[in-house]
Amino acid sequence: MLSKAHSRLGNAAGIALAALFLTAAQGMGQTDTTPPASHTIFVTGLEVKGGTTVDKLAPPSINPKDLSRGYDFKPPGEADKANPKRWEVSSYRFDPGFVTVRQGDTVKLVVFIVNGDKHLVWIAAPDGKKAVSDTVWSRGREYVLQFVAEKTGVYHLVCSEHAPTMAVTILVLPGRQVINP
Ligand SMILES: [Cu+2]
Repeated sequence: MLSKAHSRLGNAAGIALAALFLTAAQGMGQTDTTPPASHTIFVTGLEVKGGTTVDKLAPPSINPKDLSRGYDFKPPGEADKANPKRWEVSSYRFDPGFVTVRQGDTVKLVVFIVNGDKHLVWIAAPDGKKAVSDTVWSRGREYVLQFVAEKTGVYHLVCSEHAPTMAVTILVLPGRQVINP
């Protein structure tokens, strides 16, 4: 009980401190000249799979393939010829799928592809323009993409082959004064 109460008090104090810091940071917006940071983010391109049998769970009524190009569905009779009751699903994804940086930061994505022989990827800036042009990634290779997060908002690393779910969302927050914008 004591430790719980202490932890709760600690959390409250932490939240109050964070609020105070945010207020102070906002007030100091014009004087925050903290230099932009560089982030190296390691990402894995992978495929997760699941399966069961019709006696345990009925197959989905909506074909997962209709929900995303990154999803796959093998119905009973197709998943396993030796076991016609079995059905399987899978999903391509990037891990991590969400990253937060601040405006002006340099983002270096180091991506290793574990599954899939072809991924057609690009990075969309918040205004919809391509921050990084189309490039093809294949299994077993490591790729490096780098860009400066010049705009606040959301950058998207997208794989056209497995859209919209194989993606990394890069949220760019304001908070630093941009020197020589
Ligand atoms: Cu892909």
